[in-house]
Amino acid sequence: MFMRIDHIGIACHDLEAKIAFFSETFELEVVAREVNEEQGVKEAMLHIADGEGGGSYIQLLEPLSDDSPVGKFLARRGEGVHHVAFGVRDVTETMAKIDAKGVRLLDERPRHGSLGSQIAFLHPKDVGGMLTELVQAASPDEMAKKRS
Ligand code: MC0
Repeated sequence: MFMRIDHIGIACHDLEAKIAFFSETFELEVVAREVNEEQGVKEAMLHIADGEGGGSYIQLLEPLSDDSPVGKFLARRGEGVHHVAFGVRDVTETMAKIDAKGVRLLDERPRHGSLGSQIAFLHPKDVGGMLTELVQAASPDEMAKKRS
């Protein structure tokens, strides 16, 4: 079902400061920056490697407001790992398979994610306390256009 870890999402208060830290300390390249109004975040993708069906990244997330998912997480837990995202071949098909196993989906249909992907979240309480994201990466051509 899972092809690779697509990204680790890290919640932070100051996106620019965290980009500087991660890119300088670990020599990671920022390949995309985006504001995702629907998810309430300003984010950056730092490339680690390429794998089956897409890449692997660190995703840095700054909330657009205190009452967004990442804003609430920061208030409750402070900065740190917010979610783990797995690459899947077909997000709609994977959602149906997981739903049939009784794990709660937080999205009824795929939503727009980083680098042109289609994404859906699973409830952390049903996945051992880990907010889990399914990612169907964009086609290689589409992703190349999104990477700066
Ligand atoms: C909350 N909980 C978490 C959690 N957030 N556990 C692990 N990891 C997290 N990130 C826990 C709470 O501590 C609480 O546990 C329980 O889940 C229920 O929380 P809640 O009171 O309902 O809290 P809410 O209202 O903050 O909702 C949590 C929920 C929400 C996960 C349902 O954040 C959500 O729908 N997230 C999915 C969308 C999202 O996160 N978007 C931002 C990333 P206790 O034990 O205290 O009851 S967007 C993104 O990443 C995109 C751009 C992309 O990847 O492309």
